Amino acid sequence: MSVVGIDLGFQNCYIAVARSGGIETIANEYSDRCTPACVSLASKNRMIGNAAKSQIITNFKNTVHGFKKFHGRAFDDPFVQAEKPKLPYSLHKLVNGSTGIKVRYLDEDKVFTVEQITGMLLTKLKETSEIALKKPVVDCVISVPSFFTDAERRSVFDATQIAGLNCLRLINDTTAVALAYGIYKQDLPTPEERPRNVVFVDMGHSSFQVSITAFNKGKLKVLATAFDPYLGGRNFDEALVDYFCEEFKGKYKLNVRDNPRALLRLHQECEKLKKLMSANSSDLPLNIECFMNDIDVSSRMNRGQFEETCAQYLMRVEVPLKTVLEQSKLSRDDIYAVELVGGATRIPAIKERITKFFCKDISTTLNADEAVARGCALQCAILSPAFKVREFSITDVVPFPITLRWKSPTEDGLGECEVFSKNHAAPFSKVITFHKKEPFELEAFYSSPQDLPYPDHRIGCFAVQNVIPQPDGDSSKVKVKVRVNVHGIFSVSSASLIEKQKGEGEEMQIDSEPVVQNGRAEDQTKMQVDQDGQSQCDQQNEDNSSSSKGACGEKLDPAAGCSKAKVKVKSIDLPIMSNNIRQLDSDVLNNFVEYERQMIIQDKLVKEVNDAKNAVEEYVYDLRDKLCGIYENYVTQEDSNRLTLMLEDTENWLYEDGEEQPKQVYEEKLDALKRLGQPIQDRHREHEDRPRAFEELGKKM
Ligand code: ATP
Ligand code: K
Ligand code: MG
Repeated sequence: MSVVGIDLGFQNCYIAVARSGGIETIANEYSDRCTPACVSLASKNRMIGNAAKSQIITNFKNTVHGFKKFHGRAFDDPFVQAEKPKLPYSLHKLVNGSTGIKVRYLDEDKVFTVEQITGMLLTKLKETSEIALKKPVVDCVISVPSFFTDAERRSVFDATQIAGLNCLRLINDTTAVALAYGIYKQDLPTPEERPRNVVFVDMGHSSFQVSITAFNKGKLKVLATAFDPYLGGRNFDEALVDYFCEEFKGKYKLNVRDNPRALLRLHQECEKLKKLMSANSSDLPLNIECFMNDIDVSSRMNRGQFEETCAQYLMRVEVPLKTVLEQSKLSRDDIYAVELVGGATRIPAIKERITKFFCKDISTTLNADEAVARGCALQCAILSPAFKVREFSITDVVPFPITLRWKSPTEDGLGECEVFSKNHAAPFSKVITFHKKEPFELEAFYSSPQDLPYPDHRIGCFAVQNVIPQPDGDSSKVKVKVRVNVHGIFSVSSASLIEKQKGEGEEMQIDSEPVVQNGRAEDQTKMQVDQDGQSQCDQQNEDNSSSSKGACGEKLDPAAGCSKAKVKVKSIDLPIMSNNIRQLDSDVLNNFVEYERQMIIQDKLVKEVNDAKNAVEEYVYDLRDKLCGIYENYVTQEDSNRLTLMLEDTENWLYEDGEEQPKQVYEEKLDALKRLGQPIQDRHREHEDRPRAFEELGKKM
């Protein structure tokens, strides 16, 4: 069983794995620990990661990057519409209204869903981990931003399935970082002592996330999260691009925005310049040769100008810091440390603002690029029965309050109840009791649309079916279980009708089975929601931490009076029909899984052909060098001439008729060359070996 953690960044992905020595981040075939979140489609195959990144300018229409935020979003979503004109590739509205990505692939126009594109990226990350671990990788833990809503999480989860991964948990970025921070700390306060509160700040390419987490020995509890989902490194790049576009318009009369290639190059150069300015406060040059219309452009900028240019973004840094502190109900003095991760926190002006806000020096004890991936791998190790790791319990939070609304076809009036408040512990299950005579519908939605970085506050509809009155005509007691699962995904997971048996008095009942996920019991809390015609909502909450393992056996209904006579009850499971959940239908998902498999096979075939072709090319160059070098005395002049001619023919062929041939043709070509080359090589080796053999013999005598 594999233990793999993936930081699925907007720009950069990292993989950490568990090996005998512990958790380590691994490098891809370019010896790079960072794999760009980039997919490039071509006429024969796909390129993913570093290979795709090198296509950003040359094949800009078919090279997809910056797609993470399209997960779960409709094409008409204001964010998607705002991104669209800035993208070098095309977006396309899919039949179901979601965002499709239009590219040319295998010489055809093709529209991929964002789940498929992320699926491709995950395929690459899966392969990279398989090469490192030398075994198949299926189980993994993947990070998502803490502000991702239900639809976004479901969409990323679908992508993991397309790639053939079994995602044990979608974990929030800042929670993964907290785990990486806490699990090896030897000096955490005991559970009885006051916890150690640490602020984690992650600013990546696309977003800004903050959490405050309380640590005790063996556990962490997220107290609050806050975010600016639209503030990240890319905003600073864009500000620089705007600045230089304006400057070049006046200075060189260039309309950079009209030229996608030039714009992409300017973007890359601005990002480089931004990074350089983090380390250097002096004036720095920006030079691009043959930028547009054969014109070389050049300019300069220093850190002061950068901060001025980006003032509107720098202003926004403090907002989530303030929010998170308020929500945690802590004061600055209660904060033990402020830890920074994410590439954009390297900008000095951002660091300064964070330091100033918390009146504290910031710590960078974590690896800013790798902490998320390491945390993911640690979580995967904890969840994996095959791996021994220190016990560590994690309690996360619900980022936005969730409310249920119910209605029946005949009863009038709606009932409504907040089932999960903001910062409620997660994962978590609750049981709600209704009194109903007929089937009813539960509508789940986020109840503070003003705080939601997402235009649609609906989560989904869940119809509780087969509800009937009691034989005496009374309402039946219906127990509905709602949960936010380990991925942060909401569902009405089960419902049952409690049938009264003969007898008097209050009933008492044993609760239904605890939820078991990945071999572990999930805690469960009960909530009583009684609807007596007046839609009144009464809830009872047992606040449990999400991680005390195997703890929840059977529980008593807190509403039941224990002193009353006991009556046996029978519970009947009720089917639930879910509707309007933004997740791929299973047949669509299966098609995508199958299509991804075909694309993997296609890529493999193309790679094999390329490898066979490269082998011919390499042999030609190698043999030609040696014929006039070390092989010179082992071949007759006549044979040498003949072979040289043949090598030359082959080289020309490779650039002409041999440019695109089946693998077998290259293999036959190589064999034909080897039939002539091999005897020469053998004679050379024999001669080389002979003196050595004599020497050996000499030693023995
Ligand atoms: P997200 O977390 O939003 O999904 P990500 O995880 O891909 O994005 P990171 O890899 O954490 O993002 O950070 C990438 C960003 O950090 C880029 O904008 C990059 O330019 C920026 N960055 C990296 N190093 C520096 C530096 N030295 N100075 C300024 N910015 C930097
Ligand atoms: K990252
Ligand atoms: Mg990130």
